[in-house]
Amino acid sequence: MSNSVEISSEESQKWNEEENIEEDGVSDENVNDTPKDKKMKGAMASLMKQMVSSKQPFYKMSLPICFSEPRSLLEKFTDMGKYFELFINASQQETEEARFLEILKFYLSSWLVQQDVRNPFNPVIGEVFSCHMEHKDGSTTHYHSEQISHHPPSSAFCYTNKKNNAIFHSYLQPTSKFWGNSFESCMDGKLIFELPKYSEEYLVDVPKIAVKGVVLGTLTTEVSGSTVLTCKKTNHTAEIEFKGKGLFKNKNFMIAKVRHPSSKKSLYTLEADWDGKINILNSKTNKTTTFFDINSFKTLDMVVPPVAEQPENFSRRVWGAVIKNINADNEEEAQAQKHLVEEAQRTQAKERIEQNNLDWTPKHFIKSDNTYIHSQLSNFKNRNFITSNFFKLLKNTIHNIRMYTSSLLRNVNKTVATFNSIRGFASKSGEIKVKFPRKYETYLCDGPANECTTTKEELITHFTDMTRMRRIEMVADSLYKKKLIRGFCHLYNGQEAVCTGMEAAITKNDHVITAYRDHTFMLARGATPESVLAELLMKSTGCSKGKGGSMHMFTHNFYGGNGIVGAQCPVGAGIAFTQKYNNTGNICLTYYGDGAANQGQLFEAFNMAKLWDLPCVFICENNKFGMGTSQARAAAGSDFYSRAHFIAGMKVDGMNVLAVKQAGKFVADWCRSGKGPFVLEMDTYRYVGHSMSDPGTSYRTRDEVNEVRSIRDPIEYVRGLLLEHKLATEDDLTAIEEAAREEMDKAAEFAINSPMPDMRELYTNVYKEEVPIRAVELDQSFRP
Ligand SMILES: Cc1ncc(C[n+]2csc(CCOP(=O)(O)OP(=O)(O)O)c2C)c(N)n1
Ligand SMILES: [Mg+2]
Repeated sequence: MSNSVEISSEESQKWNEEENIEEDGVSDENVNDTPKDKKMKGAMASLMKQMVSSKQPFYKMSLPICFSEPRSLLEKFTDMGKYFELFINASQQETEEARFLEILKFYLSSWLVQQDVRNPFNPVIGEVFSCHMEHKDGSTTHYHSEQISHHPPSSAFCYTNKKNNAIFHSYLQPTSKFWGNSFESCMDGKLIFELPKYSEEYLVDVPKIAVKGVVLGTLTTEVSGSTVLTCKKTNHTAEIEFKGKGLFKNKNFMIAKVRHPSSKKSLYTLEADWDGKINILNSKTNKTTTFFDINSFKTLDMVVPPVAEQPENFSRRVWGAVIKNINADNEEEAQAQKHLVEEAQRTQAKERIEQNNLDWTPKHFIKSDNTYIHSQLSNFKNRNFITSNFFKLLKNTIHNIRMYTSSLLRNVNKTVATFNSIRGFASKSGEIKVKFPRKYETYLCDGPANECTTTKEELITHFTDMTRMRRIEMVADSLYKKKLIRGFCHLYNGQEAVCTGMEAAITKNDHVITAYRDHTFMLARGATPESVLAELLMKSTGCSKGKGGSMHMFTHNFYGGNGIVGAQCPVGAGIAFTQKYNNTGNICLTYYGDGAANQGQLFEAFNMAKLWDLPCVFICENNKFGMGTSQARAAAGSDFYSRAHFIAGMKVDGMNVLAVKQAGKFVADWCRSGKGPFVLEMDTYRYVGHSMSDPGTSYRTRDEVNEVRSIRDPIEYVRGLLLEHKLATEDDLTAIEEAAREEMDKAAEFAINSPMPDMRELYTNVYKEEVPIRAVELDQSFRP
């Protein structure tokens, strides 16, 4: 469990009244208490008293040092690997069911042992811990872990055994709650067991651990909560329930049911209480046998690198003085040393903010969707085909193109081959052919092919452009939360492929107009991030001299930046009219949202654009929501691409930059050849809330957002192609991400340090020619 504990002072007041702590702070005596237990309870009771009298919330109080287990949480995670030998057994089983049962055994084994009642230290950001184990078969398992963030605390760890092709990893966010007489520790995140050789991935949660009797009664731990172990490939599941000590049981116990869709009844029932033995009932034979006996199993030693080889940020070095003093029973000194470590972390965090170093980048783990995976996993044999992304992508593809049967999921070789054919293959010339997972849907036209040829250069350019866009929005988000950006601010996260792919299909002489979600369009059109961020910060160096803000950005052949929903559509038609009138050969891309698609003025613009065959591409970015209203609740029909009746249209996978670009080329040619306007519907998704005041989770579930992120993320799609075809390495792509981060951080610094506009700017850019300000006497008016 972690040290961050939540409780309000009201809760504790109530608890204090109910439990009636004695004046000296020491409560009820329990005959079973060891002197150490008594000390812990006494310290806890004093803390509670102090908290009530000072009216401080509990989380602001530091837990007494006697509650600290002398090791960091990163080291404590090694408890989950103590029985790794079982995982190796799993990798050597021939049948799917046998592998599943062994993995279940490995998982359960970690919780069958009595847990320490004390808290490990909350690792400091950047802290690492590693070790290894030698196995009977001569193989080695390596364990690596790293603290990814401090607020909220989150840690990543990874066990790998190359010889047996076995991986166990996780990215966890621990939280603790205090319930008066007990602490409860929860870990958000999944434990992931991978057997790449079989393309199998197993997911499960961490049970809750409660330390009871922290003030009254006996100090014990309880494991509780229910979870399901799932193998996505074979569809085996185990519904597991951990039950703490009830009224009539004085032991933790666990019950699990193993199921498979091929059978209505459960295949096995497992039961254990905390004497370390698990029994298994086979439903077919109705026989119960011992599944696992912890007492007859020898765990392996974890070999920690010698002190001389431990880097400065290694857990045992970071916490060295604290550990030493706890072990020597020098509590006061231990507490003081712990305070020093925590204070150093706070100071560093402050410095990072001051230096505008907005995010922390882990050294050994890479962000992948919503999780962090160890950088070495990308080189792991056969692993390319096993990530959850792959299965989700595959499932999605099956659903959408209805080409594959469900048996595909059970046949690894076939699956790999299919995956290759979906994602493309490299030709000798270095070009790769990519088949699009989602087909174009067309209206009054044939549309382009559902595949394209691309190159390393093109993919790297798309990757770079989209990464820069994602990063500038992250920086905007952070600046907003620091109250440096005020007013409206709409972010584009998730939709990057639309703006990037379309820009790649046109020239800088063409024209673009959009709504208020416009920051990334500025980058696409060639504006500097400085001019965008400075505008967001209302600075004179901004693209609109700080007078427009988020919704009013302009650059060469880019007309904003429009806050009135749909208003840019007739203006876009007007810009296209100018092109036709002046015979420039250029076109205008007019973007709007699925919400704006129901606006009357759009249909007026459609009518005139077709009447005069204007070179206007109307692009509906269907991100599924208009503020908090889903497209399905706002639109009578969802066919935005065929809405213009007399104008040809096409629906495009807006998360696939290659499909967008190909569609963009097709429609640009269409418009330039004089065929008139075209309507594109981009099937895309907004990851963040509508604007900064919307958390974006009340009208859709987090799962929905996570699902899209993990299956269809536009940047991950390009990353996948580059890595799969060996056109780039993880390091190359990390370097691009680093460069984007640096560029945007520098731009933020520039914006922060820029001056505000001069007051006289209030009177400029209002009229084309300088005229007196209305309602003010000429001689009294302020003139620049
Ligand atoms: C004419 C008008 N009506 C209402 C609003 C308030 N409003 C701002 S954004 C928005 C939703 C538009 O959704 P959509 O067109 O799908 O664009 P998205 O935000 O999804 O990019 C609404 C209703 C407005 N700005 N203008
Ligand atoms: Mg929308």
